[in-house]
Amino acid sequence: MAIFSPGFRGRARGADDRLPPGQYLTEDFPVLSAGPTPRIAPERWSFTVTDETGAETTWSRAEFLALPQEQPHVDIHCVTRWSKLDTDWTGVSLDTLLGAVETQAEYALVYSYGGYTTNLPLDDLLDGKAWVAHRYGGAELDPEHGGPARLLVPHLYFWKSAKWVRGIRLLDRDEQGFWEAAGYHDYGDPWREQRYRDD
Ligand SMILES: Nc1nc2c(c(=O)[nH]1)N[C@H]1C(S)=C(S)[C@@H](COP(=O)(O)O)O[C@H]1N2
Ligand SMILES: [Mo]
Repeated sequence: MAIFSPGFRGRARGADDRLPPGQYLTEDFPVLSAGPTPRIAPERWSFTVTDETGAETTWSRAEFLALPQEQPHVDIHCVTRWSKLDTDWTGVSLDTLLGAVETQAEYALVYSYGGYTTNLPLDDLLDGKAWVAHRYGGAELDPEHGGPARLLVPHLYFWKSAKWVRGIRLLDRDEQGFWEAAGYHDYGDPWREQRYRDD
């Protein structure tokens, strides 16, 4: 049982409470990429949702920018043990993008320009938990960090936040992505330290 000091209720939630087990805080923004940075001209970027029947919905960059924009302020946690607090992004909620799509699917496979993939339950993309982000810290997202646009799913380890995101396939059955097939955890909850397959 926790022991509370008299001042506890009035205190803001400290950085320690925001750091998942086994993580350390970093102030800079490391770049982690499994391959070279694909260079995608923003005007050639598009985003496609493919449902379980194969039907596609595609947004051009201009159509995507005309959708309602949100400004998530979130903490991010990489499986290599760095965490970064209070990051600021601009992007479109997956609720907005998937709201246009009728589906019975329970799984999603996210895919990127350059070939990277990552999987997650569809529910983890909904209810304000995920965005396709195109700005970071008040500027266009750097190519090294996934520009023109990346997935942002801050409640899971950051390998789920696919850089250079190109689309999402909605699936009836779970299909592993790049790191998941290489032995990383299928779900990747940093608060439960789900780093590798059997964690
Ligand atoms: N397309 C793509 N997305 C990716 C990766 C990658 O190699 N390719 N690496 C993942 C991993 S392991 C992490 S920790 C974050 C790193 O994002 P950053 O380079 O912006 O810090 O991107 C994730 N998304
Ligand atoms: Mo990572």
